[in-house]
Amino acid sequence: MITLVESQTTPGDQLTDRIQLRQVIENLVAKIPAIDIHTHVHPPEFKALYLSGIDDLLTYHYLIAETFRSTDVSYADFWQRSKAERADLVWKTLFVDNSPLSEAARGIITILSAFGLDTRANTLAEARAFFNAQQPKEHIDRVLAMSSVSELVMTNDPFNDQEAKGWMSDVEHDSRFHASLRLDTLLNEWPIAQQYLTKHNYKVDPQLNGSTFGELRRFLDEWILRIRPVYMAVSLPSDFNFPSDDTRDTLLREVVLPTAISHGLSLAIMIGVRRGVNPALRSAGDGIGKADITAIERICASFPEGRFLVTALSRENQHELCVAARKFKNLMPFGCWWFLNNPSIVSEITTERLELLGPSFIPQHSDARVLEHLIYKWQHSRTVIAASLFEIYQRLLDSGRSVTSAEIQRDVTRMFSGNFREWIAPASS
Ligand code: FIX
Ligand code: ZN
Repeated sequence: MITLVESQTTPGDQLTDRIQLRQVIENLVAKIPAIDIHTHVHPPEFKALYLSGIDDLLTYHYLIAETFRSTDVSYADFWQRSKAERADLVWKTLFVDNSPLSEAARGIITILSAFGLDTRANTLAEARAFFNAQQPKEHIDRVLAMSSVSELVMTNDPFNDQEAKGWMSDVEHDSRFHASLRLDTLLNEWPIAQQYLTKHNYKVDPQLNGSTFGELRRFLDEWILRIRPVYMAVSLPSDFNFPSDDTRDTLLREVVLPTAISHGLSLAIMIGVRRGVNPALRSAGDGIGKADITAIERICASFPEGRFLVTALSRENQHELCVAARKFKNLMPFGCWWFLNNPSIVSEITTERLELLGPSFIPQHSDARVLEHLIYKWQHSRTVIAASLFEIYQRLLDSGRSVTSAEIQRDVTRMFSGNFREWIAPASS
C-alpha cells in the first residue's frame, strides 16, 4: 500500500503566492522520478533490439511518415536505402529544407540540445561521431538521469525470435528494464500464432479444440516464469467489441484473462489502432479509429478480479475513458498514446483527467523506441503536465485551500510512480 505523507503543514508551507506555486510545481514535476510504464526500448543485452543514436532517432516511424509529406522520393526508393541514407534524407527534408515544427521533429532538437550538439548542422557527421562514441552502460545511466526516469517497462513479444533469443541467453539484463508480455500476435493474428506455436511443439488446434487452451496457458506460464513481466499487454483495433463471437473473445476468456488473474498480473489494453492503413509506410503506416469504450466497461464488469491498465488512441475516447474509470476501480487510465502525445492534446487530456479522477491515474508513458526518445518525450510531457497541475492547484487556491510543496510532491509521486507500483504490486510481490 502506498504510504501517503501526512504533512503537518504550518501556514508558512502553504503556497499562496501564485508565482511561487508555479515554480514549486515546475521544479517538482521536472525532477520527480517517473516509471515509464510502456516503451519499446530494450537494453544492449538484446543486441539488435537496442536502438540508440542519430540514425535510429531519424528513422523513427513518426519522422518517416512526416518525411513522405515533404519529399518526392518514392516508397520503393526510400526502403532500398540504408538506415544512414534514410536518416540523411529525413534530416535534409525535415530539418534543413524545412523547419522542424512537428512534435516529433522538435523532439530531435531537444535531444541534440540536451547533448550540446548543433541543431542546425547540414550533415549528421557531428551527431554520428558523438553517439558512436557513447558506451551503452554509461549512456543509459545518463539518459535515464536526464529524463528522471527511474525504471521503464519494455514491450516483449514472445512470438519474436530475436526477443526469445534475448531471454533464452542467461545474460543478466539491466534491472531497471522491466518486462511486459505482449500478446498482439496471439489475440489479433491467431492463425500466425497457431503456426508459430505448432512449430515450437505446442499442440494447438486452429479451431481451438482439444488441448489448445491448456497448451496456450502452458506457453504463457513458461513465458511468465522466464521474463517475470509486470503486466500482460495487447493493442486492440478500434472495432474491438466485447463480448463478441470470435476467436479473440474466446482466447481472452479461456486463456489470457484466467492466466493474468492467476498470476496476479494486470492486462494493459491499448485500444483504437488500425494497423496497416498504408502498408507502403511499413511501421509508419498505422492509423487510428474511435473505439467503443463500453466494451472496456464490460470487460471490467465481467472480470472484477482482473485489473486493466487502459489507454485509448482516439482523442474522442478520452472523456469516456475517464468516466468509465470512475465506474470501475479495476480500470487504470494511463498515458497519452502515440498520436495523442502532442502538447496541446496532453494538456487537454491531463486537465480533464485531474478534473474527473484527481491523482488516481497514470498521466504519461513515452512509447520510446530509441533510448534517447526518453529525453524529449518526458521533458515535453513534464512541461505540459506541470502547467495542467498549476491550473488545478490554482483553482483550489481560489476556492479557499492552498497546498504545500510536500503535498504537491506526494501527488506527483503518486501519479508518476505510486499508482503503477500499487497497481502491479500483487504481481511483483
Ligand atoms: O502498439 C503499440 O505499442 C504502439 O505504441 C506501437 O505499435 C507504435 O508503433 C508506436 O511506436 C507508437 O508510439
Ligand atoms: Zn507502444
